[in-house]
Amino acid sequence: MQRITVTIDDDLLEVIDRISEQRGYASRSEALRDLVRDATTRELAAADGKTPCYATLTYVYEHETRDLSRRLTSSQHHHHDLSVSTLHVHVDNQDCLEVAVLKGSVAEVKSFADSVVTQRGVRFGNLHIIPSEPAADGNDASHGHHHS
Ligand code: NI
Repeated sequence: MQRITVTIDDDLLEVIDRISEQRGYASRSEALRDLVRDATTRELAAADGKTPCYATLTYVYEHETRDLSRRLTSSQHHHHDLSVSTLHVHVDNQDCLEVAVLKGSVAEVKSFADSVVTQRGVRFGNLHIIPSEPAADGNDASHGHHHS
């Protein structure tokens, strides 16, 4: 094991300590190791870039940040092949919450998500990837699927 030094916001540390206490970790280090392990496991599960997937990309942004609304919309138009649908919620005076449903290869979806969440003014970006292996008989899995 190695000892590393990490600089972290007071607010975030408070959250980590709360999680640590709620889940009953013996130490802050143990809690952090598990949180990091969770994140890396998810990354590895989606490592094969060619895997077809659905994904939801969630983020909050300040709609008054210069040009940001327009740039985010334009980037979705630009990737209309990936962007299935977007839900927009006006959270308060400053913030908008968006959930974009994406469909494409894991690599395409990740690269699109990175281009969105790394923009200045975008916060809480989170990508949830759901692998969608094509059905063995070659039919689109969405057909022959009925809701009652
Ligand atoms: Ni809004």
